[in-house]
Amino acid sequence: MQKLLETCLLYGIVDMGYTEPEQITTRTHALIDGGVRIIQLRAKGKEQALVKKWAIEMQHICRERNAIFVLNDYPEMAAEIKADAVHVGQDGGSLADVRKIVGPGVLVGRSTHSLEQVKQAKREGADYIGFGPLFPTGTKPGRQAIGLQDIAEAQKEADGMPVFCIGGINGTTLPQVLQAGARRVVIVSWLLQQKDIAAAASAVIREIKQAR
Ligand code: TZP
Repeated sequence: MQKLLETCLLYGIVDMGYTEPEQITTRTHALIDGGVRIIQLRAKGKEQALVKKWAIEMQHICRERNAIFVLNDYPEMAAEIKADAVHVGQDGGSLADVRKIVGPGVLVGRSTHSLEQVKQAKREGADYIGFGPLFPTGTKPGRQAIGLQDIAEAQKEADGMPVFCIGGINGTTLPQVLQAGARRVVIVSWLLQQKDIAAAASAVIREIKQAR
């Protein structure tokens, strides 16, 4: 999984704030069709029994199609359903504690919002980080945007640990993000709102490759 993670340039999220339950399967397939190889289920405020059902659905698809399935927020559930990875926020406890819960072989990702948090995630041995929100975003309302100026430094501090820039990235802002040095991105709402998710994902991946 670590090897596959290193190849991932675009990270997709099936966010249940933008997705109806009956769209989970088609959207997961569409992201994979478009070349996305790491996909998270983000289901803030949803009933845990439903989250588990959706996670199992996505994990099956990802397993069949050689993509990394990431569960947001629930390490115990991630262990139970044998998710490939779990993603935790700054309030998700120490990564050592998360690893104790999920066991070896499960990737652990952490959200970071500053260079200090990047350094801390590196010290704690995160497998990858999200870095943002670069721009204000309705997907994380009320969260202060951090801008583009620290992207290059964050990647330097990460020293090989994959850094996925996140927050307000879309077809219009992507060029600036890449210009600022980003090597990998997460796109949530913009991608999910495209008519042809697979085509949009594949165009984004092409653009990132051209900038690298
Ligand atoms: N963490 C930082 S910003 C963000 C998360 C989960 C949301 C990004 O969503 P969008 O819709 O791509 O701005």
